[in-house]
Amino acid sequence: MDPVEKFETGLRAVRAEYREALEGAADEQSLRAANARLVGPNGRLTQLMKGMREVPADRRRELGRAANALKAEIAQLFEGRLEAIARAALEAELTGPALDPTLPGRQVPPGHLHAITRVKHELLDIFTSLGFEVADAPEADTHERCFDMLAFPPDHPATDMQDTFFLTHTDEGDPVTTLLRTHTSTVQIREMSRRPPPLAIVSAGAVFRRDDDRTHSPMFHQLEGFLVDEEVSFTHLQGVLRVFLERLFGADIEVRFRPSYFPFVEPGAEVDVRRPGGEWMEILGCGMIHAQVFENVGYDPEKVRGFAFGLGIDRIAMVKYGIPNIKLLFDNDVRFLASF
Ligand code: FA5
Repeated sequence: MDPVEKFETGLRAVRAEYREALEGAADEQSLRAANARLVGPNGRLTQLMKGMREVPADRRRELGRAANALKAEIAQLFEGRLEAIARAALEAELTGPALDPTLPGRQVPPGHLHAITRVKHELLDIFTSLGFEVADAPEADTHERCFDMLAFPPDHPATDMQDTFFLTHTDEGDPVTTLLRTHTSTVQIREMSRRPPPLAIVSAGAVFRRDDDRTHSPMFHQLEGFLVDEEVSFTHLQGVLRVFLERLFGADIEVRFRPSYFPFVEPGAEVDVRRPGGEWMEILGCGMIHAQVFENVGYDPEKVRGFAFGLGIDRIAMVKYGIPNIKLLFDNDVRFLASF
């Protein structure tokens, strides 16, 4: 077809149809789509104008003008329709059915504290009622306070890279190397170093180790307790722990002390508990504070005695709520967490 004729036919067709296309669009989305089919990058008029090159030079000006005039008409109608649609939508909203305030609202389920936090508060309450004071301490601490001052020998396996998340990379045994504390016993060093006996302190928080199985998590929680005075015996330790465990679990909890070794106590023990018919669960380590530790913090080991214990808060939550796998506590599945 002759390019001029082709152009004129195309222009006539667009002119004949654009009004209906734009006026027929009932909402903004279809209006924009109809507009794009006319003057968008692949629109009919746009395509037509691209063919202008083939029109002989003497007709180009005239036809170009006609095409531009049509484009302006389309733009004007489009803007007008856009405004009309917006106005109609607003009108419909204002005159439509009123908001019904009697419909029930959307329920926002109330949350509650995590099982670990609840158990932690419960433990702190019991110990404060027994006269212990609560201390706070950081989760990152030095090699010195986590191991050396607690009388770990330099090559003790617990200080190994295997067990510990180090934060700085100096020599492994360097006392000022910082790490995520592997236990809350750091609080013994912190508190005894800054004040004289007598003292009775508890402190709870997160600790970190390279551990990972059904009863071991790499991040877990401990509560440290220690009491230092002139006359303190292992019997005091046992008495405090028994009172504590019976208040926590009820009088029918079975408690078992097993001799154990920790470098910072002598003698040392571990305690397991069992609900009648249930399985034994190791929940804490304890013992009489070692003379070497007293020396390290500047106490006279001839004059003071003390006991200390470190208990696993997550393990206590497991026994208390019958949780079979420690991971469940940290998976953050609301269906599980909401059941306590
Ligand atoms: C200690 O951490 C000693 N600091 C406890 C202590 C304090 C002893 C004061 C003497 C005097 P142990 O590594 O056994 O000990 O950990 C204590 C308790 O933390 C364990 O009995 C257990 O209940 C809990 N526990 C240990 N490792 C994990 C773990 N990976 N995940 C969850 N709980 C753990």
